[in-house]
Amino acid sequence: MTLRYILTSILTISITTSSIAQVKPLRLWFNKPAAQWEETIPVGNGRLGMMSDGGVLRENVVLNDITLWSGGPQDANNYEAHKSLPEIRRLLLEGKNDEAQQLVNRNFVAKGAGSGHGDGANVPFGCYQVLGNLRMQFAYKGADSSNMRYQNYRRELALNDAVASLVYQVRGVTYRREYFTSFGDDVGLIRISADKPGQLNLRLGLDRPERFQTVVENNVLEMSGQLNNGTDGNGMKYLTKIKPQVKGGKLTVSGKEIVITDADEIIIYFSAGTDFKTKNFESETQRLIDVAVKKSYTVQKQAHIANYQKLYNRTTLHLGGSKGDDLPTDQRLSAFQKNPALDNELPVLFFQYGRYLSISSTRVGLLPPNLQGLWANQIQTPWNGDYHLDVNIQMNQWPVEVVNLSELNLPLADLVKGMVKPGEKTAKAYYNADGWVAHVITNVWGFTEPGEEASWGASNAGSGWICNNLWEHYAFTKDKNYLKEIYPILKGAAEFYNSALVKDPKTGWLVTAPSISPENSFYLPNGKTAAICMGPTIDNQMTRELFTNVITACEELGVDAALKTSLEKKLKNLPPPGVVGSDGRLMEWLEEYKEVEPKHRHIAHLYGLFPAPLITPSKTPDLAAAAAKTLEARGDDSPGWSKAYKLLFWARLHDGNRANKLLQELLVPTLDTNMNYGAGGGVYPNLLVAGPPFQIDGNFGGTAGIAEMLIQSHDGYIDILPSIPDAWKASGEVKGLKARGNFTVDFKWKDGKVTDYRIVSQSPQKVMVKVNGEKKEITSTR
Ligand code: FUC
Repeated sequence: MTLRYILTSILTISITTSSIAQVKPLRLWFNKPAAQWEETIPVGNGRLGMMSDGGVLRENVVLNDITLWSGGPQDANNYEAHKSLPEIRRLLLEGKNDEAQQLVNRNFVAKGAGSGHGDGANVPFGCYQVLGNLRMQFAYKGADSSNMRYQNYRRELALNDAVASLVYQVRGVTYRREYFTSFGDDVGLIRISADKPGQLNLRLGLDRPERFQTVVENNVLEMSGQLNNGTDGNGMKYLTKIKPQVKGGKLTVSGKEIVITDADEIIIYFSAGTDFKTKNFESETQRLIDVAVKKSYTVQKQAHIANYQKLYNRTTLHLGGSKGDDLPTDQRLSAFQKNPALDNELPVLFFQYGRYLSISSTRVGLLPPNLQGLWANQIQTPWNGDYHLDVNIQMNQWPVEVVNLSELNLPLADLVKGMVKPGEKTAKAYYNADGWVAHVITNVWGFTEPGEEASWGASNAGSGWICNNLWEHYAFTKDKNYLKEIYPILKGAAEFYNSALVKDPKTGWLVTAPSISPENSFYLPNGKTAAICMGPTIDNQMTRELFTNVITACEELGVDAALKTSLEKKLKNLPPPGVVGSDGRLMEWLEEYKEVEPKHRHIAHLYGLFPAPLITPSKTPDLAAAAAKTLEARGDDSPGWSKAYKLLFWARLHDGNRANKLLQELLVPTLDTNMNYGAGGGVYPNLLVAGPPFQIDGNFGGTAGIAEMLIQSHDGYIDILPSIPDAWKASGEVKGLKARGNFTVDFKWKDGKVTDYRIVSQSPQKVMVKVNGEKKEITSTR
């Protein structure tokens, strides 16, 4: 059974079970054009993206295609690396981590340029890139740039229909623009109109910062080119077409621009494609336009909205009284910081925006969202806009199950499937081990080698951690066919750890070596610093969880009895889910090292608290208390994604007020785009999360965090309102959240007490729930 087939079955089920819209439409809106990209509104259909700055005289629409990557497939394995393994491990056992690290840097990193230290546009690793800029220059009769005045400007994004719009007046004429990337015919559309005939005058151009040529053919702007693959220069090919359809007026061509004069209405079609897995992308790009132009704008828009709402309308959330959206979003963010109590709908907007962004930035059969989802305005996107495996790509997927967008986990499973073969080579080259392994970064080309620097690139946890996301899709859906599909991936990952773990003589535990705790370093007794170590806590927790899941899969699928026995045996010798240090914190490493950065943004050693279910306040209260202490010591200020992660941790620790504090701090407004590793996370006016710079994982982590405050199901029962903050207690209602075991859950509350709830499954079954502090077994309804 293919993943596509599974999607169809999931879709059918959920369309019939829920179709309730968020009663009051949620919007982002602004009363002025965007002055910087982080104020523009993102629309996307899982493949194509557009971000308009809403300019009145000049408008720029940034165009994206999620497949547009430089670089190419490569083999960066150092096949001699495993020869250094005994020596690296010997140095680690002798406590000479600094020397081990030097050896890792010499012999145990990726060959060649690796990620290009995050600037990989022109090396084989490559980077995700902007597709282009659609430039529109408007003219208004009787007004030029010197005397141009506009009034009643409103630019907005309506989350309920995934349509962005703009309205303004110039000299008594009302102008409108509408933008959507169609979930119908897979093209972008921009409709430009005015309330009086013959008012539309504009020039259209299309470019990008490099590697393009633009021509006008048959009144269509066509931009094509080929990106750098980092070897012979002949990398991915792309094609973009912009076709304006004009009512009234005149269309002429001037050089590389299209000039439209005195038109009544203009509909611009944007089509694009690349040769990433689509050989006939050129004819396909044309075909998409040909199909789309045959339909009326209204029919296209209706199809777009209907398809989008099949996903979006599955979940609604209300958190009680609110001033709502009478302020433009940028001002609303500032008002929220001053008095969050006045605007409980802002967290709702942020939550549904996260769902909107998931639906808009990935689709079944294509790619998962990258570090920027699918929105990028540069050639060299920060950190290559890649797939970071030491929290970021995982965080991108954290909301999708619980917020009822389960099928949006499948593109990730496809990406990971593509990593298995290269990861097997990496496992052999570096560890002479079975199975497959990936480290800290991957791309659309299947990169699995360690990064080019030991301090961040040597983590062994990447492949195991990503298997958690794949497993969660099964835990939520209980779809056995899916489990059969992903089983070889999980098995291969477990086989790697099963054959690569070594015994730590001090404790007798089986651990990874060499590895790191992302991306932290520590002081050795000799005063030197190192990151390379044996058995960082994250690796121990991840291995335990992965082995447990593979054992369960063996049982549920009735396969691989020998592997199951071997993993069960190993499990007994793995380190426990956590060790409490002398200061009461959870230890990040096997040794009680002092960290170089006590407030480091990564908190990977709490992996066992979230996403893994190894540490819970009820089952492991001591470890939960140590986790809380760890979080206190790390502090709250951090990049956006790290604030979101802390929000999730506190939600799992059942501290709703602390989780809400983190949420409020995640929603701090910022315009800062300078890279800040350590602190300064917040949101831009367009509600995209700032690391800074923009990094979408904070949006998805925040969305997952809000869900986790309202419902949890990782501890053997469905916990309703496990972490509700005081600010949300007065009253609220949720419809269509999901719990593990394929349950759909609706509930209402008043004064912090659940007043009504409904747990629905495909057939009635017994399930444990915790409601208002009482745990009981109930039977779900159909
Ligand atoms: C990891 C983090 C950084 C950033 C990058 C994309 O390296 O440590 O903060 O999120 O990924």
